[in-house]
Amino acid sequence: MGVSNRRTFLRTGLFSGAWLAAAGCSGGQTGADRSSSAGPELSRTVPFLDEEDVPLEQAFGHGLDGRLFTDLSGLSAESLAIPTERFFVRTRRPDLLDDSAPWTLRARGLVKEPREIPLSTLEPLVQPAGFHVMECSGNTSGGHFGLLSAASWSGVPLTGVLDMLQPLRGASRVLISGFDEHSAPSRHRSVAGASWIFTPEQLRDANAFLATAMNDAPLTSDHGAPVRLVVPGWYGCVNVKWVDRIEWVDDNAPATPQMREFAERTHQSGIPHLARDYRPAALEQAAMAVRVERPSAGTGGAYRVTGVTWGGKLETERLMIRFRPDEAYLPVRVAPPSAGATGWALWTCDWRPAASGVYALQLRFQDPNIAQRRLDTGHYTRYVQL
Ligand SMILES: Nc1nc2c(c(=O)[nH]1)N[C@H]1C(S)=C(S)[C@@H](COP(=O)(O)O)O[C@H]1N2
Ligand SMILES: [Mo]
Repeated sequence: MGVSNRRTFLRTGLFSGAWLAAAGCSGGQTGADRSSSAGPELSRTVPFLDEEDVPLEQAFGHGLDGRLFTDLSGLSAESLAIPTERFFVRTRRPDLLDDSAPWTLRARGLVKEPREIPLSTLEPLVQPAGFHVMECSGNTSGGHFGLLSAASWSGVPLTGVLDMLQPLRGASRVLISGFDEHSAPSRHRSVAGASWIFTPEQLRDANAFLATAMNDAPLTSDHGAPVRLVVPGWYGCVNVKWVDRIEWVDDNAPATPQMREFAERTHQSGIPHLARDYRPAALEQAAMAVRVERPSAGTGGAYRVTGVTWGGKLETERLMIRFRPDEAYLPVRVAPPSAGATGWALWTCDWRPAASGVYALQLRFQDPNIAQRRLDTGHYTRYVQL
């Protein structure tokens, strides 16, 4: 049976009333402690069903089709920051990139005077920029949801750079563009030419910055060296790598090819022609399981489910899980984020399934005010067979 048939079967056939017994998280508090002190015992991990067999933690492919999927299955309180060599990659260093000469940013568009800004002149402005989650809007079960990582960053606040450019009247938006010339076109229809248009208010409110370092070391080539954009709280597709152009534009600026390519994945309505008709590509609140561990001695037969929650404003208290579509949602225990780890927290659930079978692990926030489209649609649902 093919993957899609099997998935349909899992979603419809197996859930029709075969196991109606209740299952749920136990109420004890020991669980979150156990996961933070002892760390995961991955030898007892139950594999997720129906997720493609892609290599994890290993960069492969070239240019626009180059990827590195992060393995999140071992996530623990001590490892919330993803080391750079394991941080996901979507598009590897363009082979036509010349980063041997000193790097300059071209300031263009509705500015008093076009300028070349040597990156070296911005270096004195580099400061710590905080711990942030990054997720590709195309993060799916096909890559074990491994286009998702978190790290601490340093960079130059963008607002300062924009002021230096002396925008003219009518300049209301900012186009940020990166080097994206690859000798081979994408085989997966990824469009070359990374650029996104923002209002200055969006960039200011999100504390956007031009990153030069992650995890206390200079950026690596695959992550956009020597300089990339980071807009905290927005999808990765706006985080242009190898930034080489900043352009003030007006309200009638057309959307960039990149904006159009990612319109659906960033939850736009249709594919708007004008940049001003795009909503912020913000990550709504989300959560998923990262591992299910079989019962071990002293747990009274409970499976330990561990997961992560990120995005939105992280109203973590009301996070709930269910294991089958016909069961009620039950609250999980959310571990407090470690210092500075905003928007990225672990949760656990001790689960005593009533019978063997296939289960669908789906999370949601019990709060009508929390936008959670990708949880509503089951985007992050993961399946196990016990
Ligand atoms: N120049 C350039 N920047 C880019 C891209 C690209 O293809 N070219 N991909 C974007 C997408 S879709 C994502 S998800 C992030 C991924 O950043 P990372 O590879 O450092 O994790 O980079 C963004 N920046
Ligand atoms: Mo992406």
